[in-house]
Amino acid sequence: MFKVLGVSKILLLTKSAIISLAALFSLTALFSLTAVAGGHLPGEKGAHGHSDHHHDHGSHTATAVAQVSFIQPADGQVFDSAEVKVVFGIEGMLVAPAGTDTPNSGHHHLLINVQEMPDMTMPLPASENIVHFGKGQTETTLKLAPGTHRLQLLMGNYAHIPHNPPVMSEVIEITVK
Ligand SMILES: [Cu+2]
Repeated sequence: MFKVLGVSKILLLTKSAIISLAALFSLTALFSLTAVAGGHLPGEKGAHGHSDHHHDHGSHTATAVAQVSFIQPADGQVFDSAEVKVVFGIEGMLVAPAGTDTPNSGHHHLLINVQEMPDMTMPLPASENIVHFGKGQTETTLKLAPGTHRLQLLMGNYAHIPHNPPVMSEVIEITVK
């Protein structure tokens, strides 16, 4: 009787052990499933977030690294008249008149048919090929001789010295008939 009881008690114990083991197992399975699902979903979200972050990072870079460009004319544009309106675009930097030491600012310089870049560590010279817009102008109208002309924008700081690294546009080529 005692023995039987003992056996049944052991059986009961074993049974409960199996049940708890099974419970533990399924719990573990549930956990790992949750972990997988949880890991997957935030992973997806994370990936999305990452791309967002990457996008943010990209725009941060765009704002951190200033970019100057021609709003007009377009590269390769052909003009019937000698007068060519040029509009300067700048992103990630403020346009300030020369002599105004505003952080992250500068003024435009238009390089016209410049073959050799000026010294980027010195104040830019002023010539008919290197035109300063020291009042903070963002456009000008050129009078150009017939032919092909190379234009490039280059920012200079309050002292007309290019930034480091220099903030300059692509070279564009326009033609006056
Ligand atoms: Cu200047």
